[in-house]
Amino acid sequence: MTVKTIDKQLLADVVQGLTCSPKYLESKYFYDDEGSRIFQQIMQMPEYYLTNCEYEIFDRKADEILDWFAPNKEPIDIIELGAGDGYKTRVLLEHFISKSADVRYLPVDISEEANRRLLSATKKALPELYIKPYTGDFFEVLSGLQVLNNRRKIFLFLGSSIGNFDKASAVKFFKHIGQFMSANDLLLVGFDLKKDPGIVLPAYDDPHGYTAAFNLNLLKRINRELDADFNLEDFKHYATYNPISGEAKSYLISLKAQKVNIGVTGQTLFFDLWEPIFMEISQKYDSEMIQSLARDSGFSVVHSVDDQKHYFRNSLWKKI
Ligand code: AVJ
Repeated sequence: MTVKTIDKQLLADVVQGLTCSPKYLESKYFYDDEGSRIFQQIMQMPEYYLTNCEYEIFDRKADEILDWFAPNKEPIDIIELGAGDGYKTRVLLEHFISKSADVRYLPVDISEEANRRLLSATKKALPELYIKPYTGDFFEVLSGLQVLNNRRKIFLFLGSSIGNFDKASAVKFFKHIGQFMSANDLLLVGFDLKKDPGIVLPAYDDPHGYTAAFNLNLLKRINRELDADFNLEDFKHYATYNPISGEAKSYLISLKAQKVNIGVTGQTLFFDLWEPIFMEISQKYDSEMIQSLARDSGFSVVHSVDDQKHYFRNSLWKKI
């Protein structure tokens, strides 16, 4: 007999979200092994423009960015939060190494598997680079990382991951990061910008069905980990983009009135016909929003750089 260990936090959050009105699930739970694989597929589809935009910025502006990070060729530690496969950051690092920068790379990710892949790919591409991956929760890792060295620390939070937070949570997140930074340290953040809604929406409502699969995979995860009985055919993915607020949101819509059992607790959840579960926000930003987010979080914007189409921005912050 196999005894499964129940993730108590997942259980509490799922029950909380699905007994609420309106119902919601937390997008941080998308990334189990299968979810991470589907996200890789999302990043490779042409409709998901974000990855290529940030890649283009790093490819074309690496010189400028190195000059921001180490204007006097000082030693730097690059601490990447949520490094994933590290594909985009590698362009930057390659460039830095070719300029003989004194750089160390400390990627942090929740996924052990992602870190293993990142380590071997980086060692292959850049054998001369010092790399030390850390697995775990950002803030736990950062607490443990507070070693006394005098290298300048550059924190990276890329890919518009911050877009998954509402404003208040984003401010809280950045304030927390700020607690680990000294006055001379820097934070580089990736922001997806407001743009033609006809470009934004297909990134979250793609014809290949990857985004739908990504959302439905969370129901699958709940079935597996909490012994629930969601029938995936009874829910459909629905995405919206509001060009005023810049909010892209995705939902799973119940296609019938139905009951779902959570096996591990014996609870029954009720869904009305057409009842939505709010799954994810992917916020799009303008300059004012970025400024105000930085200010409210205790930072000021020191530099920023866009891709050529102005779809995406990397914004460099220092503590006020
Ligand atoms: C990883 C949060 C940047 O919101 O664009 C992609 C996640 N969700 N497609 C995003 C996601 C659906 C992605 N981030």
